[in-house]
Amino acid sequence: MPTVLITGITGQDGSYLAEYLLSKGYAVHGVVRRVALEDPSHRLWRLRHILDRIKLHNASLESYASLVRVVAAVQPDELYHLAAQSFVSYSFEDEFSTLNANINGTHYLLSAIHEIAPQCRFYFAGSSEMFGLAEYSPQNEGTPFHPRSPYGISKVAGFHLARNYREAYGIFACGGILFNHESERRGYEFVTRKVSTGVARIKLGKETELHLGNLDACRDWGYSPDYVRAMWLMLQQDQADDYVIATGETHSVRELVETAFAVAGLDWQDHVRIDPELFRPAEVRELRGDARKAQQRLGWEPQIRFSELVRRMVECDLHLAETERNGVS
Ligand code: NDP
Ligand code: GDR
Repeated sequence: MPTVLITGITGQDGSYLAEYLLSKGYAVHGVVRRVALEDPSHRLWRLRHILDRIKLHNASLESYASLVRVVAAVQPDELYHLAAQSFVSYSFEDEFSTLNANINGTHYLLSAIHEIAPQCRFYFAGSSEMFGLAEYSPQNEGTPFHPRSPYGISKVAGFHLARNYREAYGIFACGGILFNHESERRGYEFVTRKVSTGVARIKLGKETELHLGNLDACRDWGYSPDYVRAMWLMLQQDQADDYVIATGETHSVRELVETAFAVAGLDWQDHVRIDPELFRPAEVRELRGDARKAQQRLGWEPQIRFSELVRRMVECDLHLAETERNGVS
């Protein structure tokens, strides 16, 4: 039975990846913050249904010693490093902790593997935010990076660290350059989930307005379970390499809003208000990925595309809001 260690296991992707690897027969271990173990009902909500089948270890991304201890105890065959301060907007408010956690955490894990588990295969969670103000569209593995946020900068640094451990020390380290991917488990601060929960609350009469920032930004949105499958495929190849994972379609936030309100039979223009406070100091206007390398070498294709993704998220949040209302009444 192969053994896997996942950092960021409590997050959207971590929870789907843990499920996926359990279904493949892996012994699944996860790194969590101490507070998660103290407050499991709140912090481990995405893992509730599999908690009895995984083993959680407490460590901090800021502490090399704590990460070494976990890597030494687990001796993983594969390590998926997903933990990060992942909210782009927040990275402008707290540049220092974003850069510290995202860059040092990656460096510490790579160094720990190099020292005590050099055969372990390593996945780094890179991002389309590394392209930022991209020179051309669609973006592929050769597109130059021009990050537009502290978050994007931290991911460029992590990506280069992973590549350098591959080239300098022969570590099997892969960099996934993943475009936006969402799901019914998406964090509530990201625009897709903010919109799907907003639609549900408006439909049920709990609210009348939804405040948003830039509706003109365009993103390539896919479905998280499809994307964790790509992570696993990367680590099963003969050679470590870097891959873009994307649907190849781009849609504006305005289209997202229009589609989501329509699922609930509402007109978005009656409810959406623009709030200048929600605009970012530097914005990435448009992203669209070219995943042909992943298609050809990994045999990877996305199964769920934009309209289906939005429909699933809105229907999930309508169901949750109705359950909440019925529970209260
Ligand atoms: P989430 O925000 O849902 O999950 C982030 C995870 O990182 C959580 O488990 C969180 O733990 C953990 N974490 C955050 N900060 C720290 C810290 N300082 N110390 C320890 N753990 C920490 O992200 P996703 O699942 O959406 O994304 C997974 C990874 O992929 C991230 O690295 C993200 O940057 C990257 N990515 C995501 C994309 C997307 O569209 N979803 C696209 C491209 C890249 P806790 O629960 O304790 O907060
Ligand atoms: P992003 O996702 O920054 O692309 O990062 P997010 O959903 O936060 O923003 C997408 C776009 O929507 C615009 N927007 C708003 N965004 C939020 N959050 N809230 C709003 O009210 C709002 N109004 C408009 C944003 O300006 C932006 O253009 C996600 C994260 O998962 C990263 O970790 C990951 O690396 C990238 O995707 C790829």
